[in-house]
Amino acid sequence: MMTILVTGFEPFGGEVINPSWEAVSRLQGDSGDVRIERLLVPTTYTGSIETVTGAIDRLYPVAVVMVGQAGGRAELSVERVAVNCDDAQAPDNAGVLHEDIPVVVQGPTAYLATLPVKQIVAGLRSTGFPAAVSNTAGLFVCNHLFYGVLHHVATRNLNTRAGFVHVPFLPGQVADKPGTPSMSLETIVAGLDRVVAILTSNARL
Ligand code: PCA
Repeated sequence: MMTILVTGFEPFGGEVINPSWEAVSRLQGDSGDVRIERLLVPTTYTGSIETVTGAIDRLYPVAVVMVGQAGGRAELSVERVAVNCDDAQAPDNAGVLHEDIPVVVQGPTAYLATLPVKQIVAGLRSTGFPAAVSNTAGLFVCNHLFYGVLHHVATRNLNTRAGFVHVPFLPGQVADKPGTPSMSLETIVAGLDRVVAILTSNARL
């Protein structure tokens, strides 16, 4: 039995819905010897990392796929790198503003995703999902969590592989944002199911 932990975020920034959690909560679920654990993560600097690392230490997943909303992006973005910097103009859901501060004091400058980023993108594209490698997860809570989880796994020598997928707005979120791309919930869910399938096939992990 192998466990894959998939996480999504609470709504933030004035949105009432976050497509990441909407999709993660609708994933296909367990199949064969693969167990899917879903986890809702607060969109806060304090709490997001602890929520996910706590689940990793409890579940020992072979992989953790963190998912977040990247409003304005048009495709499923598989993130290559997490950097040791928080720098956002907007506060998190606890009202905390982080401007130009490290995620982990004296931590390494950056960590690369330990999931096979290029293979995931190729696998998504080959089955008709708009997907791209992204070289920045931003400098807000998503990058913060991504960095914190990779740091946890690296410093404790865990076997868990970790990666991050940013997803576009849902169509309903862009009704009042002309020109902004969106993706249907059905497509996002199917795309994330496909990511899990890619990871569990062909000994990717
Ligand atoms: N997206 C934000 C934080 C939570 C989310 O879903 C980000 O990209 O940092």
